[in-house]
Amino acid sequence: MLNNYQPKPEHKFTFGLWTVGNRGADPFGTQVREKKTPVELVELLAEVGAYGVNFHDNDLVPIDATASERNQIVSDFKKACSNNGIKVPMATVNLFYEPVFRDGAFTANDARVRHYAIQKTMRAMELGAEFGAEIFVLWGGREGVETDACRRPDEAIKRLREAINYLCEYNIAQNFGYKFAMEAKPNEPRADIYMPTTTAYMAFIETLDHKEMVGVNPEVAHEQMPGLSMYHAVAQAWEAGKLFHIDLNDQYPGRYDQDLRFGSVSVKQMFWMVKFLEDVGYEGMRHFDAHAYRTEDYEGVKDFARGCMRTYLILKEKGERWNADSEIQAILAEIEETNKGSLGSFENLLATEFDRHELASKGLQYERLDQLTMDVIFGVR
Ligand code: GLT
Ligand code: MN
Ligand code: MN
Repeated sequence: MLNNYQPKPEHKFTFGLWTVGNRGADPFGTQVREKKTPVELVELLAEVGAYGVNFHDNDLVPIDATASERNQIVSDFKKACSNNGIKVPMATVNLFYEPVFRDGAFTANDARVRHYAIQKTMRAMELGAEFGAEIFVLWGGREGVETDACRRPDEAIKRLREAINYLCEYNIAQNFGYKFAMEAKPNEPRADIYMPTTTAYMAFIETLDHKEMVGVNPEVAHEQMPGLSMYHAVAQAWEAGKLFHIDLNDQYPGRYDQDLRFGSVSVKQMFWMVKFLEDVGYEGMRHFDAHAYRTEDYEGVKDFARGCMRTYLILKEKGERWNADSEIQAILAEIEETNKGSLGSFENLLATEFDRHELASKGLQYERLDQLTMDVIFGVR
């Protein structure tokens, strides 16, 4: 059957304004693409077939905008979204760009900076709610250190908890109905960021007053920078009922945050991850938090955005193929054959005779299984 991998609304593909709006600046060079307005970016997203757009407060409303400017921007953007059939499923807050956050936002040593960060977040929540956003992402990019001389990490964690508890209360008081999705990253822009991995956040969330309101937003690049498995992080979050959102992109391990086009590096990992999301019936957004190469103009940005979605749909189809493959299924059935019985009582278990040599005597066929997987991914099965 011919599949043209066309994105459809039911695929829930979203992009941040900061992703397709990324102008190619890096620490060593300036912008290479002209600035596009939020309205133009929504038009671009509609053209490539996205379902939705997400934004930080200041991607949409400049930080120094007056109240009337804000209202004008909001009303223009609302019109653009509705004219182009684009939804706003998620909103977030920029707590990393301004110099005021140089020592962190929720974890800064100066209490006024912490309070300002919380106030800025409350306003960003209001802004997102005006667009019907249901997920609020918190990425604590500046919540970290270059020198641990400045504060103890456990003190920072207490401050982070105080901030999130307060914001949950505000969410309840205003009846916004948000779910918060915490996004981890090990480093960059800080030398060390306090919540380095998705699973670190999952432990932290359990200590919150309203833990049911808070989950995670794992990002491929952020898990893979330190060489971890994004797929495993996603699966653990899912199993705990905490996979509220996901940031899809790609990354070579051990490097700076590359935010590459989804699936352009770690094809096999992303195959397992997409297959997992589809198999378990993840219903959240498939958000691409990536940007086009610095070599590109806006046609290239569209190629980039289309490529993210196309690769996702190709991997989804490969997953279906893997599930339907009779040779693969036969091996899986054999594996499952050994997965019988339960632990039973202590007495029972202690009385059972195990022949450890016999248990280790038969090959498990994982080589064959993996090569069949590779054949599926390569498209020769
Ligand atoms: C920033 C970061 C991303 C986060 C965004 C949300 S902002 O671009 O690199 O990983 O998801 O704050
Ligand atoms: Mn991200
Ligand atoms: Mn990133």
